[in-house]
Amino acid sequence: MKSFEVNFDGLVGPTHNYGGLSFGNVASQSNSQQASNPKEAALQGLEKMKALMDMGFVQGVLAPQERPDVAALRSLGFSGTDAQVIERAAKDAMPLLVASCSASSMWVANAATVSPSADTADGRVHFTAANLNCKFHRSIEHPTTSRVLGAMFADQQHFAHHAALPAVAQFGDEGAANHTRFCREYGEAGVEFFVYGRSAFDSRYPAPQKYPARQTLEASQAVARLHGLSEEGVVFAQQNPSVIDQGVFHNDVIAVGNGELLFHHQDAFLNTEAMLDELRRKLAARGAAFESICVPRDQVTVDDAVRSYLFNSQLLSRADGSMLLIVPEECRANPRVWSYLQGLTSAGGAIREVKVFDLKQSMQNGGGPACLRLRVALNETELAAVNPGVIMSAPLYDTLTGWVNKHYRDALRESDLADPQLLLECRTALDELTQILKLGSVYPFQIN
Ligand code: SUG
Repeated sequence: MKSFEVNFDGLVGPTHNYGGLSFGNVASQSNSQQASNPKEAALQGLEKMKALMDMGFVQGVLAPQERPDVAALRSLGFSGTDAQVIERAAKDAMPLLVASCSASSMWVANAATVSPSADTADGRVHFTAANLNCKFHRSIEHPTTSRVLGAMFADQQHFAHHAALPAVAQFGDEGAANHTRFCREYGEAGVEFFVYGRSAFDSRYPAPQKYPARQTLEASQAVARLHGLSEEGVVFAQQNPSVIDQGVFHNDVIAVGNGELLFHHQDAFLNTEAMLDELRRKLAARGAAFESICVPRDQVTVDDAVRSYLFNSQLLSRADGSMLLIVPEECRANPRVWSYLQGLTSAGGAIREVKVFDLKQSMQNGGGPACLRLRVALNETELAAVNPGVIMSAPLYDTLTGWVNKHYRDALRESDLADPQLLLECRTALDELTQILKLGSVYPFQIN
């Protein structure tokens, strides 16, 4: 049976703004308070989806969330009509209003961890929504994420959904941004690679000093258990705490993998050699020949990686077996990174081509090509069971660009977030979107 890796990209929501909300994420911190352009952000994302579809990849779309999140503000004690809740939050606690307006659900690599059916004990595709509890603005995503994923992957014969882990930092879980799956073919059993930043229950593990480690070992282990993964099918590795302190807030800022290949920075992990050996051994037992490409620090520094998002790229398998790397424009702007990439593609190894995309609106909040997509490996039968409304096609692309042009603003500043009209605009847009994507009722304003 044929199998595919389907990339579901997050559609940028109408409140995309630069709130400076993510301590430890250099871009989010340094672009705080700049005016954003939600329309451009959404169109840039759609352009990437269309380009991948045109190249022959199966591409899906994941809906944004209802923002401002009035229910979250109510839970913090703001009351009255929806407009009054927003007005009161703007007056008394602007940072909370900004957090409740974040369009951060666009970075769907953080929506969930997904294990393909070939890896799981019950032969279903498993999803665990990420609790994202390191940041308030992200911790409010998972209930809607679960409903949206449930509407996309509804068939219980093929898909199993788990609620987010307990909402405490000890089980901090950031989803697929810290999870990579290696395999020979997408439909064959593979090895799932979980990268954590610290242990919450064992003080012998080192931890970063300056910035938070968002993912714990115990959260990764819980996800592996929930998904029914076997000991031979998992590898857990610790991220180098010193790179977290340099702005690598997720593993997908310093490493990316696909098929039998791991592309990573020299400083990405602790105990790198032992970890690579374990991956090699476990993949060999699955008939796969693991390979790694290590980018040396004397060619590309950790700072270069953080600023260019070289590793926040999409590594895609082409029909001829070679791989394509989708990188953001910022990689071309960095001479060391660009020269490294030129050398890489001309060396005749697995990665043959680099394609550059302008994702500046998302990049300025620390979200590159890989942050914007959730990978779901599916066989033909499972793909046929996915809600067809969310699979990208030329007509859907046209409909969605028309929808963005109709509903989105082209400038958003902090002061605009207090405008009660923004809430109405978002709800009108999202109500129409659920009809376009055939999701049914998934938003709080539709179900309460
Ligand atoms: O969680 N930025 C996101 C970026 C997530 C990137 N995802 C991956 N690496 N997979 C975050 O830090 C910034 C929002 C703001 O400041 O307005 C933000 O949430």
